[in-house]
Amino acid sequence: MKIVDAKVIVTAPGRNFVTLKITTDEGLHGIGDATLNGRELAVAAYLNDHLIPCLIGRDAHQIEDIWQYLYKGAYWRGGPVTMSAIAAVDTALWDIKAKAAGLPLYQLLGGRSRSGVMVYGHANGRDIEETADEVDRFIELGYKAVRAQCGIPGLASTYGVSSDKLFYEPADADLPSENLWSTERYLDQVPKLFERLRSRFGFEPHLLHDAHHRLTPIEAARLGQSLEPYRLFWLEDSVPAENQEAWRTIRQHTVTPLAVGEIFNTVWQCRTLIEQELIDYVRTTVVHAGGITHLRRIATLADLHHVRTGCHGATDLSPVCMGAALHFDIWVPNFGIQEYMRHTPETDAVFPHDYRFDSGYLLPGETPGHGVDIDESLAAKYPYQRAYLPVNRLLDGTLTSW
Ligand code: CS2
Ligand code: MG
Repeated sequence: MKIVDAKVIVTAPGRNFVTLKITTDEGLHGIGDATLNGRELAVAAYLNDHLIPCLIGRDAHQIEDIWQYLYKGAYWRGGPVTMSAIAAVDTALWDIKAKAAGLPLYQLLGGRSRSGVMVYGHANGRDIEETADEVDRFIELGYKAVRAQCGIPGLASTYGVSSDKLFYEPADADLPSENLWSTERYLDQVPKLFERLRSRFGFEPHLLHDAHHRLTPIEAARLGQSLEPYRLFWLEDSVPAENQEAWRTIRQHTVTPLAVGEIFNTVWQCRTLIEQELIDYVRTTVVHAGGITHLRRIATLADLHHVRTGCHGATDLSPVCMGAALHFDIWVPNFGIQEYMRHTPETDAVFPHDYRFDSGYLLPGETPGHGVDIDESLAAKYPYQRAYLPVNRLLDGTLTSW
């Protein structure tokens, strides 16, 4: 089965998404997410200018050989742009192979390992009480697991506190906005949030928190210790992980479970974290870690070390990524949890899909493939609009992680 066409579709139903559509000589097509929030056109160009010319004429069934060709053949290996582009090709080819077999994608991976995929939603508020009310709303929606983020007294804004309570918007129009940050105020506020949440909801709901790359290892260790009475499901991205060894400091000081990896693009960026068991969940995704083919490798290594998956699933990853992730999640033996920030109705209309939410779980459908498609005529109605993620500064103006 030969690849006869491949095209990149950039659309912005409320936010930018990049999708690759591959078509074969047997009339089958597959799609893959190539969205990289704030750098969308870089991935689109990488696909259009460098990868698509190499795909035409190849056998669509040779997923592994194509993956190796695109990864090793580039010479310049890895990175978010390259691996998101390779991910889109890989996801589209798995979609095609499953359609050719007449099977939902999870059947090609090894079949169901569970009845449903437990997901977590994002509750946030300007203060502790508003955040607690939002956690209550997500529990009422049926979520078994809720991430909680709240405003920090004295800071005009902070990560994870959005104006829109159900959807996620950080992609500033035109140029990056600048946020201000105080670790001291944050470390004082977060334990109070989870003390309130546990006093109001008890220990039944899984509670999660994202520190979003903003702490030093010893600050993360302190936060982990202070949260131990509240038994979080995980504390995420507490420290940037270019220095994987630095996570040993956190691990030595706290039993709060640790998660990291949504910005990782290959297994090499988490090999030490996994092999030395410095983390409990690895957050790598279909779209940013080289597709199903590479994500399976990361999960298999993680399985040897009691590390579970916790795929990133924010609104800036398209429904195509979510659909593929659910087929991965329903199969992967060491599944942990799946992030599920809902897409807006206008996004869902552009990306019709067969997965559905039911009582705190997402259920992939039985449609052959990954169950997601793109309505190209509707997509064309939403032209790209340049947008950036915010940048972050300490109160003295020092540029820090956002
Ligand atoms: C966050 C993301 O969902 C998460 O865990 O870290 O919202 C992240 O900030 C965005 O995906 C960045 O585009
Ligand atoms: Mg995160």
